[in-house]
Amino acid sequence: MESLVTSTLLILSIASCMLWVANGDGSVNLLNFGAKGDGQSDDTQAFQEGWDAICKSNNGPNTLVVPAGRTFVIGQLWLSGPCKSNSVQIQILGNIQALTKANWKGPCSRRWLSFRGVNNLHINGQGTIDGQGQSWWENTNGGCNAAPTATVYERCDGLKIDGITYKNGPKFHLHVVHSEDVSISNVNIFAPQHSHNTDGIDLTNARQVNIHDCTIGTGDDCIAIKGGTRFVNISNVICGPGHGISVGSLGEGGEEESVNDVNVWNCTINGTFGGVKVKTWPGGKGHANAISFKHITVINASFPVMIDQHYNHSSDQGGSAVRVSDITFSDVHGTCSSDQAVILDCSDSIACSNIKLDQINIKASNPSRPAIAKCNNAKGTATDILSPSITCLSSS
Ligand SMILES: *[C@@H]1O[C@H](CO)[C@@H](O)[C@H](O)[C@H]1NC(C)=O
Ligand SMILES: *[C@@H]1O[C@H](CO)[C@@H](O)[C@H](O)[C@H]1NC(C)=O
Ligand SMILES: *[C@@H]1O[C@H](CO)[C@@H](O)[C@H](O)[C@H]1NC(C)=O
Ligand SMILES: *[C@@H]1O[C@H](CO)[C@@H](O)[C@H](O)[C@H]1NC(C)=O
Ligand SMILES: CC(=O)N[C@H]1CO[C@H](CO)[C@@H](O)[C@@H]1O
Repeated sequence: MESLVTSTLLILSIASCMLWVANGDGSVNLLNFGAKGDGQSDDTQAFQEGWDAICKSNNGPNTLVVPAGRTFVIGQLWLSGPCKSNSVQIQILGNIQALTKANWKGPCSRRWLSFRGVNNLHINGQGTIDGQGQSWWENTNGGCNAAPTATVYERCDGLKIDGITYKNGPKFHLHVVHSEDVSISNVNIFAPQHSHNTDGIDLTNARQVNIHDCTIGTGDDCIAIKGGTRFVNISNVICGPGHGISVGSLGEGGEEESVNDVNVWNCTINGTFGGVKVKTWPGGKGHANAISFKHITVINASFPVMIDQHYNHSSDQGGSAVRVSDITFSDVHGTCSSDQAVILDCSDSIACSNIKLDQINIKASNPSRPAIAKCNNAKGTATDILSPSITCLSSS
């Protein structure tokens, strides 16, 4: 057995023209693959080899350590499974930094680090993943020049991300696609308020997701829950600046997209454009159903409680709409920077139904413009309301 492991390692070592050995704990160090970690050299190849060592070798190591105190500059990478081991781990203690836009050479792709088809991928440690977004934000061209998403996790069932700091993504920071049983905890995500389209966490077609104890401040949504996503818990998240925590947008370009069974609780939303919201494009199909926001503190958020079924439009388009129902806003309290504390702007063709507002107490930051609520075609109930006065819901 011992000699089998040794010869496997030897073959791999020869294949990659360097010698490395796994530590007793089944880990390998990125430095063993020729990475410099000096913040200058391009360590892309070394990272790919480190990944292959943990993913492709039989009985090989299953943990890649990115050591502390160093900065590894890495270009575009596809890190694909399936892996030989039933779980692989990347322990990030140092910094991983993207190439700047000027040095970006990869083929046309909208992703920087793309994990695909890797089950039980665990990424943890106190390190940082820095997307060098500054070089992309000024330039908002489309096509091949469009800013890439910093990290994508696609078909990664059993994904666990813990402790990492993501910063300055060119576009979204962390996009989970088509994955089940996902946990994201103790993660920090930072990009400046003015950075364009830099969502913190995006979920598309994701199921059974638990996001907790994260601090997120970016130029766009802190968390966006998009089409095909269901069974999501989000708790103890501090969000701001940014655009708040959003379900949607759903139904762009007439698409059929649905989200259901989302619970958001004990979150603080500070200095954001938007707050907790559901947004859908007119003309779309599908549903947003069984969604609750509870125990939410808002601090000077512009529109703290919002259903926007006219996202990006001022009127309905051709009658169809994403059906919005069973949405609860309970114990949402604090201040808003506009006077519009509650906006429930539903489709003109399909009313929102069973909207429950309970224990709402949101005052305008500027007391000379008292907070108000506005509704359009919204059915439901308002109970225990302190501020603003909510009389615009119609009964179901
Ligand atoms: C979400 O929380 C509920 C209630 O605590 C729990 O039953 C459910 O399993 C959780 N789901 C996930 C995906 O964490
Ligand atoms: C609520 O979230 C904050 C962090 O945002 C945390 O410190 C606190 O312990 C949480 N409260 C509960 C009851 O989980
Ligand atoms: C809200 O954000 C502002 C500006 O970043 C900050 O100064 C303040 O401490 C935050 N408030 C809370 C309660 O976190
Ligand atoms: C509240 O937000 C508004 C607009 O976003 C900003 O101009 C104002 O300075 C903020 N007030 C506080 C107290 O942070
Ligand atoms: C009315 C409106 O807000 N239209 C905007 C829709 O989105 C496109 C691009 O995302 C903008 O260019 C439009 O101004």
